[in-house]
Amino acid sequence: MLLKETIEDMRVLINRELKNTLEDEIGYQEKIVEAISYSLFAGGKRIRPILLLKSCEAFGGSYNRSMPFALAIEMIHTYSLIHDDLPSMDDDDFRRDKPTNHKVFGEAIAILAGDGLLNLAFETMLNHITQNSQCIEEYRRNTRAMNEIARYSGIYGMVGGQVVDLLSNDISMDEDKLLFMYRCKTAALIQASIVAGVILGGGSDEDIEHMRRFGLKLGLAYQIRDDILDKEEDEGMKKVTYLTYNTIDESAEKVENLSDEAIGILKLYKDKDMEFLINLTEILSGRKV
Ligand code: GRG
Repeated sequence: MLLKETIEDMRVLINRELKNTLEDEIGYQEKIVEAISYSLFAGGKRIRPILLLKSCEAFGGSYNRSMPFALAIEMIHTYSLIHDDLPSMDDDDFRRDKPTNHKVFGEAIAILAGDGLLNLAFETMLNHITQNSQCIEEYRRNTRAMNEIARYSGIYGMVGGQVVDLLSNDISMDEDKLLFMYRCKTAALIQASIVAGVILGGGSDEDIEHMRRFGLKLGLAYQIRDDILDKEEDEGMKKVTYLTYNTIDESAEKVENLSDEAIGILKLYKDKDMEFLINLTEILSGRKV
């Protein structure tokens, strides 16, 4: 099947599974479910769950084994976007061409929608772990994958990156700090997706570490590519990005080098089918449309 079709089919599958995790609430819980659904189904590309499912598959695991973790990572991603848009953070009115969650539901509900999604992520993983771990090995894989997702999302990962961002201004920022922030804010959830997938698929400790490096390279390439795409908008807002310290050509070269290194890691696996992940890396770093 063509790459584009596979990605589209996966999005449809992920959207369906995400819908199934939310109960149809018509009582007192209706508003929070509505607010969560608004952002969860606002057109996200589902990059992280796709990476998780495909990393698991590359190491021999099935979608059944990894789907609850894939849904959880998308829930965490969505919560982070809702909270990032709040007036106390980035104060954004629009996301994915739609009014942000707090613009539609008010700030208090938007905070709770984010909280609810973060909690739902762990409910989804724990439900699966407690109900479907068939043996001690599977239980260990599942809890280890959840542990990676928890750590990468928290103060040593995405939350930590957001704090660095909030406490920095263009004077206190420098290129090293910016790259640290990108590592935490953007690469962490991408690494969490890939590492969790490899663990669930049954990869060895060595595989996990190789793929962790793949995730870091891909995550940084994705963020710098995003900076290149948003150049004009960011300049208008005087936002500090990779392009504050590098020319557009240097930035493009950095993306190319990172994606070459990422693909190089995947190509070490001669006995595994890494074609999908190689192609996705090319798409995410702008080498392929
Ligand atoms: C509030 C704890 C907390 C963290 C917020 C995610 C985040 C941290 C900030 C959002 C802004 C930003 C620059 C994030 C970097 C990662 C990034 C490029 C997010 C967009 O991800 P995509 O492209 O978005 O996967 P879609 O819309 O497709 O889901």
